[in-house]
Amino acid sequence: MGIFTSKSETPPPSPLLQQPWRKTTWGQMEEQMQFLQFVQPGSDAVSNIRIMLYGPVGAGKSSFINSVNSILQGRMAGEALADSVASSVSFTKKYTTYKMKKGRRGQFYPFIFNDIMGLEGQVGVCKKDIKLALKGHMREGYKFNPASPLSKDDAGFNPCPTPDDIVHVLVCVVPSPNTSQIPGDTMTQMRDIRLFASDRGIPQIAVITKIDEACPEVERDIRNVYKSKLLKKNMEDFSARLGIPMNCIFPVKNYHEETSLDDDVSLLILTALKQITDFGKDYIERM
Ligand SMILES: Nc1nc2c(ncn2[C@@H]2O[C@H](COP(=O)(O)OP(=O)(O)OP(=O)(O)O)[C@@H](O)[C@H]2O)c(=O)[nH]1
Ligand SMILES: [Mg+2]
Repeated sequence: MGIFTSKSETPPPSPLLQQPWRKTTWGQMEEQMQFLQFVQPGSDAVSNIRIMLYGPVGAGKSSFINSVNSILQGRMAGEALADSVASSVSFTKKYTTYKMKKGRRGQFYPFIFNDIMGLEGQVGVCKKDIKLALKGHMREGYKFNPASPLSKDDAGFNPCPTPDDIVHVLVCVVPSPNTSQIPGDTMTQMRDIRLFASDRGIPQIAVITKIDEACPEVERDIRNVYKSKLLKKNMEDFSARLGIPMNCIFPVKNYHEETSLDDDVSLLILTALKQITDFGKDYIERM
C-alpha cells in the first residue's frame, strides 16, 4: 500500500519569507573587512571608542567580544571568557576592558570593549553600577557586588573621568530564542539603562544573539537570517519592548563551539561591529 496523500490538504506556510527584509552582501570578505582599517575615534582627545555591553545573564556578551576578536585575529580567540554552563548567576564578575591586537607590531584597534556582569534581578549587576560605568566612574578590574553598588570611597571609583573613560556606545545583548521571555524586571532595568543613556545622548545598538537556536532554518543556513519569519518577529517584539528601532538591531550567531571561522557568521558580526564603531565615532565627534 502506498502512503496516503490528500490533494486538498494545504501545505503548512513556509517559515521563510520569499525575499530577505534587509539587504546583505554575502561573501567578499576582504571588502567587508576594509572598514576596520579606517576606524577612528573621531577626536584627538579620545584614543579609543569605548563600547559597553549589557544584557541578561548568559545572553552571549562575552561570546560576542570573543567572536569579534576571533574575526580580527583570523583564528579562534577566547579572551573574554564565556561560560558554557547554563546558570542564572553571571559568569563575568569584573569590569574588564578588552583591546584587540592589530597586526604584529604591538598595535591595537582603536576601539575597546567593556564586559560587565549580566543583569538578573538581585543576583546581577546593579543598574546603578552600569550608570556609573557609562559616566566613566568605574575603574578597570572593579569587582561587581550585586548587594551594593560602587560607592565614592571604593578603590574602584574613578572620581575624575576623562573623555577616554566614558562610554561612547552602549550595546544591549539579548538572546533571540527568548526575547519575549526576558523577565519583566530585567526588561525594566534594561529600559531604565537605555533611557539614562539616551538622556546623555549615548548611541545605542542591540545585538540579538543565538539566532541559530531560535530558528532551525537559520541553524541550517545562516543566510536565512533575514528571511526567517520567527527571527523577524522576535526582533520586532524586542524592538517594541525596549523601544529601540529595528535599524539599530543586529542579529548574530556568536562563535561558541566552532573551531574555525565562517565567512557568513563573521559577516553578521562585522555588520554589527561597523554600526557600533560608526555610532561611537559620531558620539565622540559631538562630545
Ligand atoms: N547557540 C549559541 N550559543 C551561544 C551564542 N552566544 C553565546 N552562546 C552560549 O551561551 C552561553 C553564555 O554565553 P556568555 O558569552 O558567557 O554570556 P554572557 O552574556 O557573557 O553571560 P554572563 O557573563 O554570565 O552574564 C555560553 O554557553 C555560550 O557558548 C550563540 O550565538 N549561539
Ligand atoms: Mg560574560
